[in-house]
Amino acid sequence: MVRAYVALGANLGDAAAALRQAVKALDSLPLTQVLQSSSFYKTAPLDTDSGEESPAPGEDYFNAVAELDTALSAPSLLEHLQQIEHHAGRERPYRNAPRTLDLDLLLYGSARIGSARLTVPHPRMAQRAFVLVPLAEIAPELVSAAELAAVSQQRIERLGRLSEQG
Ligand code: A4P
Ligand code: MG
Repeated sequence: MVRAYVALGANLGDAAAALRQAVKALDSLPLTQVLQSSSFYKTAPLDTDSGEESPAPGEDYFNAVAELDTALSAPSLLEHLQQIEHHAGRERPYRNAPRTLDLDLLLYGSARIGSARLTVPHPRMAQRAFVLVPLAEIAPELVSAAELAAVSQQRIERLGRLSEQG
C-alpha cells in the first residue's frame, strides 16, 4: 500500500456536493481506501500560473484534501481520478476554466514522477494555500510553517468537516 494525497477542487454548480461525492468515489476505487479527508475550505480563485489571485471570472472554489492508502500504481490512480472528474461532468474548455470537479494527485508515497502525463509531487502545490492548508490539517508533518507563511496572503476560509456538510 502507498499513502497518497489528492487535492479536490470545484467552483461550478453545487461544489460542496461535488466534493462529498468525490470523497465517496475515491473510497470506492479498487485497491484503495480513504483514511481521512480535510475540512472543506472556501477559497479565492487563483491564477496558478502567476500565483496571484486571478481576476478571471469564476466563483470561489471549494477545496479539500483526502488521504488514501492505495495499491494502484500512480498512473492508474491518475486515470481513475480523471474518470471521477468525467463522471462529475467536468469539461475542459480552457486552462483554469471553472470546473465541476478537479482532482490532482499531490503526493504518491515518496515517489518523484516526471512523465508526460503525470508530475508528482504536484508542481504547483507549494504555491497554493488551497492545497497546503487542508493538507496541513490532516498531515501536519508534510507542510512546514515556512511554506504556510509563504501563502498566507491567499484568501481561504475553513468550513466544517466533511461529515458536518449538509
Ligand atoms: N497532470 C500532471 N501531473 C498531474 C498530477 N499530479 N495530478 C496532468 C493531476 N493531473 C496531473 O490537468 C491537466 C493535465 O495535468 C492532466 O491531463 C494530467 O495528465 P487538468 O485537470 O485536465 O487541467 P486543469 O486542472 O485545468 O489544469 P491544471 O494544470 O491541473 O490546473 P491546476 O493547476 O489544477 O489549477 N483556485 C482555487 N482557489 N482553487 C482551485 O482548486 N484550481 C485551479 C486549477 C486554478 N485555480 C484554483 C484552483
Ligand atoms: Mg487538475
